[in-house]
Amino acid sequence: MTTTTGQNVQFLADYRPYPFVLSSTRMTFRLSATDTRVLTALSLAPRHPDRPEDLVLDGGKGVRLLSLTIDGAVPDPAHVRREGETLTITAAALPRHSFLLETEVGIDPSANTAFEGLYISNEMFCTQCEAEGFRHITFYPDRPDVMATFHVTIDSDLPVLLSNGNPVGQSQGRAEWHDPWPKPSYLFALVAGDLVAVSDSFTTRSGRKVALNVWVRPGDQDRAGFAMESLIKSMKWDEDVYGREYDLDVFNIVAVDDFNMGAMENKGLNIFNSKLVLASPETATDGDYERIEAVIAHEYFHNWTGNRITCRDWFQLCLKEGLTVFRDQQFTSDMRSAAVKRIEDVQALRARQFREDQGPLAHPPRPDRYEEINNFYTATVYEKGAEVIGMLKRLVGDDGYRRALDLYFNRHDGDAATIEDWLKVFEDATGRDLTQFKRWYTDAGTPRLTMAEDWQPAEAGGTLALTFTQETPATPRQTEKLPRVIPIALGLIGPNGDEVAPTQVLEMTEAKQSFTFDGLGARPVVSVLRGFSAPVILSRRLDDATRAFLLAHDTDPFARWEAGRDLALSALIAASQGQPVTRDYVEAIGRLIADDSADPAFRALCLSLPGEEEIATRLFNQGITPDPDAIHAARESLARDLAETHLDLLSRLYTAMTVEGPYRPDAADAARRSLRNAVLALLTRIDGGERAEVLFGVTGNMTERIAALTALLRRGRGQAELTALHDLFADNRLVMDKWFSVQPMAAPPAQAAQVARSLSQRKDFDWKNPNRFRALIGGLSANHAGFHAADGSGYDFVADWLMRMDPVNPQIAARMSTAFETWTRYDAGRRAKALAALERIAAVQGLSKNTREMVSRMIA
Ligand code: 0A1
Ligand code: ZN
Repeated sequence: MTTTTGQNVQFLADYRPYPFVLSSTRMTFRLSATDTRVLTALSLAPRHPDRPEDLVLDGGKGVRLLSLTIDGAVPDPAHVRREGETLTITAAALPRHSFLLETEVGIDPSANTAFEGLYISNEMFCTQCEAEGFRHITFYPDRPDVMATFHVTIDSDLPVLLSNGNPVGQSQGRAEWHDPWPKPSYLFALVAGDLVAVSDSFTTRSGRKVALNVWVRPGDQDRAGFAMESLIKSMKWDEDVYGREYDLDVFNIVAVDDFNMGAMENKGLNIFNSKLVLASPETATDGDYERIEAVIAHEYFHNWTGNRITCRDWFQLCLKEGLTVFRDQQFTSDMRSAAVKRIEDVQALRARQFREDQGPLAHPPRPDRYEEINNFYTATVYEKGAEVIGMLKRLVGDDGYRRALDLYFNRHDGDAATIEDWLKVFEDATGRDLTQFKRWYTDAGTPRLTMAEDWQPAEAGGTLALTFTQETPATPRQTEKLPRVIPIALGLIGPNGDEVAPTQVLEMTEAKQSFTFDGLGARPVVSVLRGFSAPVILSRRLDDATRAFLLAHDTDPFARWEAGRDLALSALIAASQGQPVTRDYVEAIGRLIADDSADPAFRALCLSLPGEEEIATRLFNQGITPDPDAIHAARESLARDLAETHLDLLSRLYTAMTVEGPYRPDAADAARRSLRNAVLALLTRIDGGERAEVLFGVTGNMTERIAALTALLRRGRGQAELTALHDLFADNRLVMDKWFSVQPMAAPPAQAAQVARSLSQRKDFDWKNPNRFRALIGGLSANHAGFHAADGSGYDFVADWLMRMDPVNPQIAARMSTAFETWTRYDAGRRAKALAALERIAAVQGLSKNTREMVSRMIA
């Protein structure tokens, strides 16, 4: 069965400027949990007074219109029409010159379980307006190209009342805020509650003193210091690296417990999921700290890339998101290890974006159609959007990139811009024609790049010809794919391990293209796609011995890690197919981990085996149907082999990597813990869990606790530790989220769905909280062989919960439905069960537009 998608498709090609100019927005909020009143005054003027048009405002079903006036007068009701999610005032009722439209509406924040618009989280009022949440607050032209200054008054007895911009008045029960920077409605925010701040200040390089606050619930202050440090570093970095200064007198961050996404860049008032603000050594892992630093930076960087320059329409989402991710990745590289960050980013890209790009949900970084924009906050828009900018930078060089960005900020400050505007600044700043490059924005799918080598020895010196071919498989609605510009960074390594040609960037523009290197004394080994210079799937013929050689000698850390990865995957694929496995990987890893001159974080990355999903993807890309159980078994046996072969070395490393002294979340200590934990995961396979139990008992930090617990759970142990963790942290929501997620994730696959099911029956499975829901459902989906259990138990469990969540919070249901996005890769039995689960969801009466669009695309 296929379900037809709704008629509500939006097309990029249909863009029209809004027919009215909005210059200022004044609002008053009289806050009440069940009946908040919102008074809105819009200063409007027709864009073309000689061509009168109706005024169409967006407004959700929950917005009750109580009064409406135009220049103080009530219009004839025949001219005011409410249909679906819009309010229309016919042209005949509107002045031909500027006018004031005033409305009063009533909304019920307490009934808002979808967390879009104004809602209540833990007795605190807060908002989420991106992408189209503002229309659940008042009637408004809720689109990013309509920008206005905002003046906001909040009436409430709650002690802390915040909105965008600068505070302009505070009195008992009232606060007034003025935001002088014109902004679209999606950047609006309001917070009211009993909050306390960790405060500091930052003086910009031109001397503006900015008051900084991180607002949290009373009692959480001691976990907000790291967020503040990260904010200060971000502000400094954006000045130093991009020349961007902050532009208001205050910058507020608020942590909320109920939040659909990670965080939100509202002008001057960033709202964060509390898991991306609150951290202490006892409750947060090294990974959490790194992510907090990155997301604080991401949201702060949006002040220029997103807020000062916003998007013309939602099709251009990657204009702000791709660029801001790229900037936060650069920031993390500068704060920590650039090599490690690049490897982590590529791993994440492959796990999330390649997966998306190879399945039914594939779409270009700039889509040209959507039904529900919230379904397009994807890895393709964010992470591939960032990769495309990385390629641009590589092609135009660092100086060209800087000139283009300066031009972008100068030319487009205050604009709602497009991808065309963005590419034009690069063309104008560098003189390059980017017509072909633009395909990266408009075309979906991951190109397959093949490299073939032809070596001609000669007396005076040999010649190496490299022939590349590129091909991009068809994706939904895009069958014909033209060749793209692919920057291929490569270097040549001589037989003795010395680099004979340093990194250079070949620019591939044709479907098939050769590049020749001559004057080579001996046949070199090619180190290709250094730094992962393009988001492609590379294939080349390479034996395990040459991979091991690259793992030992490559000067490019990414390519070096990649050689080890390929070696591991080759072993795992052979094992999962019941074929003989070479010793190259196990031996090469032994040499690498014994090398104390190598960065511990790098060694940890090399020592961690590819995940089961990654192995499945590799098999699928080779045209083989992945068998989740065989993959699980192969991975287990290789891990055991590694542990047995290198027992002494690993045991010594485990001791050597102990971190002494108080916990510090910096890169150096985190690197040692990551290597130690990777070693622990291997050793637990043969020591009966002894080390993990000891570590769990003695450590005071969450990084080691959760690593020890995970290692134990994977072996079917860890029950006492689970109880201990629960007893210690039952009151801490963020730790309890970890507790809920680690159990289905690390459970032996045959038990995973049952583990998830019994957790879902607990009273503290507060499933309407997005973090808790994601913890459990996402935890099971991350257990590859568990979610894809042959009996369909994983699919059924997840489908049941998506159906339950959908009417409560459609965004979360739709987002979590991506657990199914790879379902067509598997065998007929699994496919039938997954399809049945998806069809059950599709058949639900009144299913949200969000989930319907996702499910329809997956079963189309
Ligand atoms: N712009 C935010 C992401 C975001 C998007 C939608 C949200 O609610 C539906 C919330 C946040 C960012 O990139 O961080
Ligand atoms: Zn963003």
